[in-house]
Amino acid sequence: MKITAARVVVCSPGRNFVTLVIETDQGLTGIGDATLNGRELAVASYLTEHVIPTLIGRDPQQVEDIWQYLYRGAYWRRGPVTMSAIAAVDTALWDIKGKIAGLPLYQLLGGKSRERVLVYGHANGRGLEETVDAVGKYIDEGYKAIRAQSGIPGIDKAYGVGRGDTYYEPADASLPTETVWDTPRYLAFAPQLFAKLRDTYGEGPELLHDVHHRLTPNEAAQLGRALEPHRLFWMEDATPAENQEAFRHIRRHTTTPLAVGEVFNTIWDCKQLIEEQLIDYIRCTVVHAGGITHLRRIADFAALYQIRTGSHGATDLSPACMGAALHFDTWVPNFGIQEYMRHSEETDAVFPHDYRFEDGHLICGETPGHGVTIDEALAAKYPYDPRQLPVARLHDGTMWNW
Ligand code: GCO
Ligand code: MG
Repeated sequence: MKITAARVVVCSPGRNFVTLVIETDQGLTGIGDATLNGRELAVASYLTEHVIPTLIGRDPQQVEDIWQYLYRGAYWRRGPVTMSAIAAVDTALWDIKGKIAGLPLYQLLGGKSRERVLVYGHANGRGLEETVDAVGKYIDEGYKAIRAQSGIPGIDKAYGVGRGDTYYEPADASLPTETVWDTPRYLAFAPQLFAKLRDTYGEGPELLHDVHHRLTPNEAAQLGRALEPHRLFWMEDATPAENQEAFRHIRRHTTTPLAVGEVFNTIWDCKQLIEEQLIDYIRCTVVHAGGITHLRRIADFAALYQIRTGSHGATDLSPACMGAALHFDTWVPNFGIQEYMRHSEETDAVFPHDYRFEDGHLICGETPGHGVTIDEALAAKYPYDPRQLPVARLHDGTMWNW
């Protein structure tokens, strides 16, 4: 079998997505997500200019060798652009392998470890009361786990607060929106929000929270401690993780579970975090961490240390990523939870898929491959719409971590 053609489809059915389509001489086609929010065309160009020409004529069944070729062979290793491009190829090749075998992807990985995948939704509101109500709506819809993000008095455009209570999309303008960050206000507010949520909804729902890289290690330790009475499922991205050692300090001071990894590209970004058991959940995902082939390596390594998976699943990860992720989650023995921000109806129409939501869980389908396709004619009706992620500054103008 040979790869005869490959192309990149960039479309914007409500938000931007980059998709790689690989064709073979046997008529089988596979797709992979290559979306990197706010940097879409960099990955599209990396694929079109540098990767696709090397794929033509190769045997699509050689998934591992092609991964190694694109990783080792590029000389310039790692980084979000390279690893998203490799992920797209890898995902499309696993999709094709499933179609060749006539099996859903989870079967190729080793079969089901569970019947369904626990997901968490992203509840948000402009202030405390609105956020508490938004969490209630998710509970009414059957969610067992909900991440709560709220607007904070005195902070203009806090992370995670959307337009409307279900969809959340931070990439909102062609040039980055300026937001303002205020750590003392946030540290005073966040424990009040979770106290109110426990007071209102009791011990039942799992509650999560994303700090979005805003704190120093010591501030993160303080917040983790303050949240302990409210029993969080996890506190996410408490401090930037370029310096993995920073998590030693947080870990020493709080038992609130820690989750990190949505911006990681390879196992090297989390090696120390995992080896030293500094986190509880690893959040790397298919599209940004080199596809199924590499994510499997990270998860197996994490399993040695009883660290579980909790893959990123924001709306900027396309249904093709979500489909592959759900097969991965169905197989991976050390599964924890899967993030699930629902896509818009336009997006769902461009990417027909066979996964479904039921009772707070997602269930992957039985279609051979990962079960997601792209309607290219429909995609062509939604041209690229340049959008970037916001930036954050402190009140005095200092650049901060968004
Ligand atoms: C999450 C994330 C997202 C990111 C977004 C960036 O946990 O869902 O933090 O909201 O900000 O994916 O493109
Ligand atoms: Mg996050």
